[in-house]
Amino acid sequence: MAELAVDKHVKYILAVEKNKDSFESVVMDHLRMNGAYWGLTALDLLGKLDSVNVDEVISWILKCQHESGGFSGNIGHDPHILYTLSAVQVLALFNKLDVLDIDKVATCILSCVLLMKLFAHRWLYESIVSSCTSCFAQVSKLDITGLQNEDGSFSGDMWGEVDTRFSYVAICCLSILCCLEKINVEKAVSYILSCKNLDGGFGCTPGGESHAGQIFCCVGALALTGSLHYVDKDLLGWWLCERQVKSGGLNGRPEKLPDVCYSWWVLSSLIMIDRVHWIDKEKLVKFILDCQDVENGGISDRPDDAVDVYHTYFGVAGLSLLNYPGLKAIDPAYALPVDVVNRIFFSG
Ligand code: GRG
Repeated sequence: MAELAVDKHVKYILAVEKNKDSFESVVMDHLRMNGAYWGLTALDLLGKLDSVNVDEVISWILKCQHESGGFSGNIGHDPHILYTLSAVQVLALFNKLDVLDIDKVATCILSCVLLMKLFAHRWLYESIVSSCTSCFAQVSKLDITGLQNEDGSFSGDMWGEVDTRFSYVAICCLSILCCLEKINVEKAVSYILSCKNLDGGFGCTPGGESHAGQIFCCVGALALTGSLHYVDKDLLGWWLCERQVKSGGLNGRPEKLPDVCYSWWVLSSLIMIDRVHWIDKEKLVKFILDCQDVENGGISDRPDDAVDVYHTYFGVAGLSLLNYPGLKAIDPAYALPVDVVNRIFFSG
């Protein structure tokens, strides 16, 4: 079996970051914060986080922060909780969470939801926006009790899309910032449970098709809130281990092609519900290693496809979950190296 081409992958990740004119950099421009999280966490798992200039990264992250406290995918873009979590995760990697005004970030996560509600009453929304220099800052001064959606769900930004991804992101972010008590956890859990399907899986909204990505979000959110007892572990474990196909790779739902990224979404979920022994780990390791570009570095979705940072990260993270030798261990719920999570919760 091929080995993990550690040095090549490190070189590839550092090159993507430097080469701003490449196709990959250009198409990822608006979600560079996610890219930073994928690339830097992969580097940390590979033991090479010290090859980046910390001050440069932190200074760029802070330039992506908005008055509201939230972060955008790059400088000059709109804030969204997806990017806010990535920013918080990268700061955690570098042990730099202290640069944050935690109340401000937390309030932003809460405010997004209220803004969405106000938008439903457009006249009210418009009158607020026109009378505020910063609508988010003003909204944070409004009644806190109304900040979470009535049904416990979360929106991603002021435009109101609801998705269990955002429930996970809000819960993970607030948990890292040690202020989970700012939301109604009971309602958040109840909303997630309303997205559970008869097959044991979870979708993005109630009645939505079970998908491994959404399952990670729901199981992760339940794990972070101490609510895994609501999951039928055997039923969900069965659905998840059925995702392994002949090549050893995992798909995200029935009849779909395998993709390296599901080595994270499926495997982390199986670990959280204690059913990871139901898949063939050796075959999955082989599938991930077969997706490497052993000459130029990087990992692709399937063997012989073009590599990218997203698949490189989830390939390395999957191998870490599979205890591949030489890699740092990753926490399946926080999606951060275990030593980083321990530092957040157990140091001084
Ligand atoms: C911190 C790890 C971490 C995550 C943050 C954004 C997020 C929370 C989770 C995303 C979960 C998700 C929905 C992942 C799936 C991504 C994916 C490959 C979607 C592709 O879906 P389809 O339908 O592909 O195009 P399939 O494989 O079903 O054909």
